[in-house]
Amino acid sequence: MNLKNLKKTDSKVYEATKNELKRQEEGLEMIASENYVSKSVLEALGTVFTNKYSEGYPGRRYYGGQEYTDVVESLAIERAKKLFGAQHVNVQPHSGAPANMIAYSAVLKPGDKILGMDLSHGGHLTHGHPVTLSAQIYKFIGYKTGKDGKIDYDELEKMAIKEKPKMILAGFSAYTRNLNYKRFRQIANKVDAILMIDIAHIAGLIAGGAITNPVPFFDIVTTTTHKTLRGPRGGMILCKEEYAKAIDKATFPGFQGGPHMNNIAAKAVAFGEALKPSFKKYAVQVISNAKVLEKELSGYGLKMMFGGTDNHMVLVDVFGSKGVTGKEAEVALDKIGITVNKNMIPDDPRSPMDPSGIRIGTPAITTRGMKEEETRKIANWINAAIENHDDEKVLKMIHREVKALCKKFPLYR
Ligand code: DSN
Repeated sequence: MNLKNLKKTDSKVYEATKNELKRQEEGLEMIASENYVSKSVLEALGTVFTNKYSEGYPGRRYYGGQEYTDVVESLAIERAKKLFGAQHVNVQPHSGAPANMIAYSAVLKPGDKILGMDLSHGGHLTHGHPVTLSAQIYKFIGYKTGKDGKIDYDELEKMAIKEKPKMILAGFSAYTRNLNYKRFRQIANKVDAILMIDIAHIAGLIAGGAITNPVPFFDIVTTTTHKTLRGPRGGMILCKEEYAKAIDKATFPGFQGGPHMNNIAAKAVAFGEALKPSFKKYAVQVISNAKVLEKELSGYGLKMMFGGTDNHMVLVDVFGSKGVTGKEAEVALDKIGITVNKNMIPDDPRSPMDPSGIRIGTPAITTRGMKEEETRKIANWINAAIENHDDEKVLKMIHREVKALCKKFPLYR
């Protein structure tokens, strides 16, 4: 990374950046929502597009000087349309939470009901958790997973018939199974609800063809661009043509001001990368690594929530399996250089700050080129660190092995 000017002018930020690079290089990033962007995406993020105000959309802006912002925004839109087969795309949302708020506000009125997935069952804060602004504006009702660990669609249908929500929302941040898009569509049709899905976690797996594309089934699709899709930190909304105007208006001027054009340029680059055949291989490998993780960790006696995984992550009940809390496991794994996050499991009796589970994802290690063999090693280290979470000597020993593996799969060289 070229930081020569930063080094001269701001030693503090320079040092922090250098240290963060070292942390990323020497550790295994296994937070399911994180990834490593390419050098080209990084370069696009650092371009002069950051200087430009571009309220409006390509060809109809409020300020002058938009010849080149129009080029990059149009490229991002066209590439995203091609990737997902979408009728309309808005690439301006700053991230996933704003994208969801924008989508709600485009088609709902305050007080309208939304049927979304309960947070502890794998949903997301912005799908209706009481601490969010969206929950102050709309009335959320949470659906859950059933005894088999999968979404209970019969119960969801009953709830929809009883509550008559204006919107049914699919999507998750910790659920590990494939969704039944057809069933969601049938239920939405039955109660005449708008059908939305938040694909933030699996967007890259969909773009790479490893998970079925939900776009044909849903009215509105929101996503982030920085998770499995491996783009810059940002958001995006895809929708059917009939919602296009409402989504664009709700984005700007409804919710946001000027789009971050450097970010949009980087989105265009990332979408271009995702259109390449190599991204298909990447998406398949991400899931294959997650399945290895599931098999190996289960073999060590760790319980997989939802009965296993179909995507890029596993949710592990460490407290139920080994009597180690999610927080203890997260700290122990940090000590060996593996970054994960503590996570609630369905109807978790423990608190969100020290829940029963941890969530582990494979998108970033797969970007580094790690495959089944490395994932098996990693699973062994994860289990050993959990079992020996209070044994500093063992943790140090494993940390050395993690560092040695990372050296073989360099980043940004
Ligand atoms: N923070 C993201 C995640 O980790 O899933 C979702 O917003």
